[in-house]
Amino acid sequence: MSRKNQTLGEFIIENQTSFKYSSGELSRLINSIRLAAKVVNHEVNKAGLVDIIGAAGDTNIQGEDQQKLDVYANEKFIQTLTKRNIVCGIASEEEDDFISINSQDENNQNKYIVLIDPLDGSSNIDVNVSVGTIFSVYRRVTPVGTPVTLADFLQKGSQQVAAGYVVYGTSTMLVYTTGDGVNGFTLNPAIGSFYLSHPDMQFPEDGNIYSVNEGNYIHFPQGIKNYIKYCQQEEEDRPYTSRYIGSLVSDFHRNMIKGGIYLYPQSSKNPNGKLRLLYECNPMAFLAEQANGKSSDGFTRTMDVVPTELHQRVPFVCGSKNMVEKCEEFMRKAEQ
Ligand code: AHM
Ligand code: MG
Repeated sequence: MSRKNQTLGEFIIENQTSFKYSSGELSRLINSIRLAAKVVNHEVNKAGLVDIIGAAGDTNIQGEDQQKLDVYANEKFIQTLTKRNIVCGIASEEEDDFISINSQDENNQNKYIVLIDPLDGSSNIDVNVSVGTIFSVYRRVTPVGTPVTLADFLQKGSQQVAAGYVVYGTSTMLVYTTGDGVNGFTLNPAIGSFYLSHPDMQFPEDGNIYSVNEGNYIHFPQGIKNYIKYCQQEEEDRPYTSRYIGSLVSDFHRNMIKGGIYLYPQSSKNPNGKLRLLYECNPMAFLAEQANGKSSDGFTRTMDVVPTELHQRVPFVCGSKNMVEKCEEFMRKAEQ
């Protein structure tokens, strides 16, 4: 039976029992993210009206200060997850340190922590290009009822319980996994509900799109340079098409649907690349693997990297399985 047209709320309830440690807690968490995403979406959609209603730093008609959207998104997600008493800790790309929730309250029996990039690609907002939110969920490793510690956040990506993103694009979508495939939901703005529009999303095994900021080409390692030349060679199925939005969520979303590879390699300027392991790479890697894709730093599986700090950066190669494997082959060869 087609599950299309099911609302996200219905889908969450129906699938609650299939979660590994089902107690309704994870369902409530996804529900909160859904709610915060709708609020942020409303604000993102107004961004083009900035000349009329005021830019960040101005005061709006109600006398409230206008905020930058990434600050606003950060506050909304943290507020929603904190006020509803759903998680025991949050780490955000926008915050220096992690936040411990109700750490003094022994009754806080919540076992999940969330890591979030509230508004990824925010430099695209001023020019009306898609941005996104990325989230990642783990079970805490320290005892329930005690304050969370850094150890709860520095877990390998393979320990993720759920991950997903919201893309604020031509339509707004929420795409997530709880380790049982990837499903995408599109917001009907007239009704304010997300509907299952993309059940069981899968990366095609091969693709013909490569997404990389080629402006950094001369700074890339030799293996990546060689792979980019391979993408551009005239062969039966090549040259590939180059598509780079500069919004990880949007580039990933397109590649998952059409087949492609996203690269943010290390460079002589940024020896560990630019993207953050915990807020960007791990959640995308979990989604990719759940959708039959692949993700690594060129050598090591992204989700096997042992994190050592909250805002750690890693090189990132992610997308259709055969394309990522080809790129890894070029990396290995260049090392020899
Ligand atoms: P941000 O978290 O500061 O928004 O940076 C992350 C973004 C990704 O969405 C995007 O893929 C990448 O940075 C683009 O970087 P660049 O402009 O160097 O190509
Ligand atoms: Mg980001």
